[in-house]
Amino acid sequence: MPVNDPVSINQAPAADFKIAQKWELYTAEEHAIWSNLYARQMQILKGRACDEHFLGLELLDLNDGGIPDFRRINDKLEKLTGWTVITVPGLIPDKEFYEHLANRRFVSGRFIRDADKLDYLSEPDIFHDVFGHVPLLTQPVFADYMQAYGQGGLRSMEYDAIDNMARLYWHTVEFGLINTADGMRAYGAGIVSSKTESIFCLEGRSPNRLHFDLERIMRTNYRYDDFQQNYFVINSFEELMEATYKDFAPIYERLPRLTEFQPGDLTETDHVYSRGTQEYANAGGLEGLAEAV
Ligand code: HBI
Ligand code: FE
Repeated sequence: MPVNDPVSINQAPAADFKIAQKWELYTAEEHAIWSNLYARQMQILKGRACDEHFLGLELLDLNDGGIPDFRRINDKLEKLTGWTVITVPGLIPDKEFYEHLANRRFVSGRFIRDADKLDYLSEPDIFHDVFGHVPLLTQPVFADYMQAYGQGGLRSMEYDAIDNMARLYWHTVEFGLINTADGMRAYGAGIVSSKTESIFCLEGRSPNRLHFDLERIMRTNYRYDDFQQNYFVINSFEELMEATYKDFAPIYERLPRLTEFQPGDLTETDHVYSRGTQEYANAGGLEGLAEAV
């Protein structure tokens, strides 16, 4: 069968949506897209991503160019924190997603974005998942948080609180910021894998930057197709872990009676680091920019 024959790549996933990575089937073009994205992000993230992100890239030897072979990543990652990375066809249902996290399996898309669409993704590709999410899984406390998140997610399904858990994931794992001795830094995968949002989230005048508050976050809707209007900041991954390492049932029971907050909202109990102008969102965000050009 020819190497790049699509049939040999597209496989029927197992019940847990797992497919083989088939690393040897990636083309030179696909490896070049990874290396291009990697080199570009490493320039932009200097002074913007937290140290743990760079440390994770080093520990997993992800700087050796080209799309990484999960067999090599997993040899190292499993020894460090018990996590492994598996390949799935794309977004998978919440239940299976939570079950994988609860068992220290991080799910990654197999595909990589097209060379002519480096800056906008409709769903997570292997660069977002592996360059964005996987390095922090080498950090024991964050690795524990991600497993506790998966367990909390499974529990949330008994209380119809999946949306609240998706918000927690979004405002921490995807778009979280962290205070460090050198200043505020990004740790969220959606930020560190993005050329533009890694600058916007820290230096943009438009967004608010607020301190992390678990219940407030669970009540806060988010933008999934544009920059965030609120970024939430933690002081440490221990803070995130402590907030999550408890039984969420009482919170799940009280949330339906509480008002939801919209992107960009501020509340009287928010600890505000910087209040944004929301000029980017008010100008229509990405659509607004497209029209302005
Ligand atoms: N599936 N492959 C994949 N990747 C995700 O990030 C993902 C998912 N399914 C559900 C999901 N994320 C979100 O609902 C999380 O907030 C739970
Ligand atoms: Fe993600």
